[in-house]
Amino acid sequence: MNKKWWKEAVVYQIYPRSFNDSNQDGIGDLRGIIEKIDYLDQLGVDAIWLNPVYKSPNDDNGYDISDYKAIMDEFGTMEDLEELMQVLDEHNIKLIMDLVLNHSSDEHHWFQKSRQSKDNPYRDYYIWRDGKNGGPPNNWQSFFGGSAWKYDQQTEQYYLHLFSEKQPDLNWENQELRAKIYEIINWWLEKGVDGFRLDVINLISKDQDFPDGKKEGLRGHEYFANGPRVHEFIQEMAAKTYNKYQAMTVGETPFVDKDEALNFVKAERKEFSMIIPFEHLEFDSKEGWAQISDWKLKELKDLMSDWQFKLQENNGWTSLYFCNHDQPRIVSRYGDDGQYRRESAKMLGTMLHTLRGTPFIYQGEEIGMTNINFDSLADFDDIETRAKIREEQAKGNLSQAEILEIANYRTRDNARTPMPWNEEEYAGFSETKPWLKLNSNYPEINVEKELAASDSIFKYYQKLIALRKKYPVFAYGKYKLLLAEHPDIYAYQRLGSKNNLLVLLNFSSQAAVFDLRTELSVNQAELLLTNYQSENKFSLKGSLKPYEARVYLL
Ligand code: TEU
Ligand code: CA
Repeated sequence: MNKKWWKEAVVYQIYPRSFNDSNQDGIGDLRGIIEKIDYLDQLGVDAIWLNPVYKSPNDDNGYDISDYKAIMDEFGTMEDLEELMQVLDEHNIKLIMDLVLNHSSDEHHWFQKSRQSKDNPYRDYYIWRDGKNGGPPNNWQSFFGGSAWKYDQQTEQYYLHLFSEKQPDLNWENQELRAKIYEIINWWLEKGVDGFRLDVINLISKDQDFPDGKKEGLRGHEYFANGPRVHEFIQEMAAKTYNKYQAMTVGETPFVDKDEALNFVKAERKEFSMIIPFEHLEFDSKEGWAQISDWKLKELKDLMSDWQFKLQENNGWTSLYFCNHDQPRIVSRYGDDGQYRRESAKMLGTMLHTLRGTPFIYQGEEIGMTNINFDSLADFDDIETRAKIREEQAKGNLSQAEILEIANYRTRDNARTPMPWNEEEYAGFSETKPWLKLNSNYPEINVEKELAASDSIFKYYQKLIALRKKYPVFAYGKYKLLLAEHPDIYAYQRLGSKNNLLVLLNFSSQAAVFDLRTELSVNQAELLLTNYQSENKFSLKGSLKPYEARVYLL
């Protein structure tokens, strides 16, 4: 079963801008994370992933890097980062850095030089093309709306930007650029980081004919996602950098299904330790941004099971997550952020920690944070949401109130509101007004209250993490689906060499009955954890309360 530290680990994602402000300027920073080390320790996580902390003009909150070897002024200094690394080390917590290698900032000196003339040595570090028929070179769309091409007066050509205009795509076809990238990665490895999360890393190889996109969805994706040389580039990068250090890597990969996933994470291919899948968070957007789609638990069960089987049969691994800085809060999507907030947050947390893969907790998830409810379109900060709002306003199908409602449901700001530490004026995050509005429910949902609550979500997460450490079956057990057709209950087993787990999750706000007698033949089991008052009697036939979760050891 090929043991690895990162298979046994639980990762905690920190969005530094919103975690904790140490110098009272309203912006979270590195020293703010150092101040909260005991909190992370208490939760019991093994590693933290930091969203980008490099120098950046912040057009996309750090995903537009202007210097890969310097720290953003607002976040502190390189010395602060080194101190954080030391403190993490003392607490046995590993550090995963976010690398954004598909694009840089337009303020990076490479791009500044690249755009100056057609024949300068940096020209080919980016993707420049002539226009066609008075327009852009092709019909590819940017993730943030509009064409993915921007005309640049200076040299009368277009450059490609799959994200904002201030995030020009790097040209991985250029060998010299690739060497520079590898040098940067090695520089960070030498500094002692334990791994990387690689931003949209499956977009680095573009079809060099740049054909017009024909498929549904973001136009052109069939030519820029999982492109012709993507695995060649990744294998070269891996061999020349992180594989020499046995670092953990998690590739962020939109437009990847379970079959494509294997090409990135099959152990013998030596590309990534795991990837970040997307499909399990797309059920509520099947009809696009402007409409919240209905979906059924069966779809989620089928999808998760397909991925679990595929990966375990082929020596592959995955990350497990519901929340990150791009995703709305999970209790407001797949759970209940009202009456059953605590129950459903724990039930979802149970799923996160009991499937086969490495769980990633996003800050605030461990206290059951919910989506926001901004009352004005002007409150949104997220570049993606602002683009979508403009798009919908231009289409004119929805009223302002309808746009506000959908923006509140979808916005990445849901994840980015400052971490509520207590009920004081700025939630203990800062003594000044934070860069982004707090979630208005922070007087009720905050760390201090959560730690004091008898039915605390935080404490439940603590237990989940502790159980993973105690029983290897959590990390290594084989996944087996049960009650495949049940409309409300997600049930599965994890089969280990010493123990088996049985997990029962009720995704509904009603009681749900189950009967496992045809699928299981055990009559004794130890209840390891549940989100209701425990009744110790085990039975193959029974009923689960609303959003009840149970984990049994067999
Ligand atoms: O996200 C890539 C990505 O696929 C997102 O644009 C996603 O589709 C969207 O946010 C869903 O709402 C990564 C980063 O995680 C994101 O924060 C960056 O904005 C983006 O890359 C560009 O670097
Ligand atoms: Ca600060």
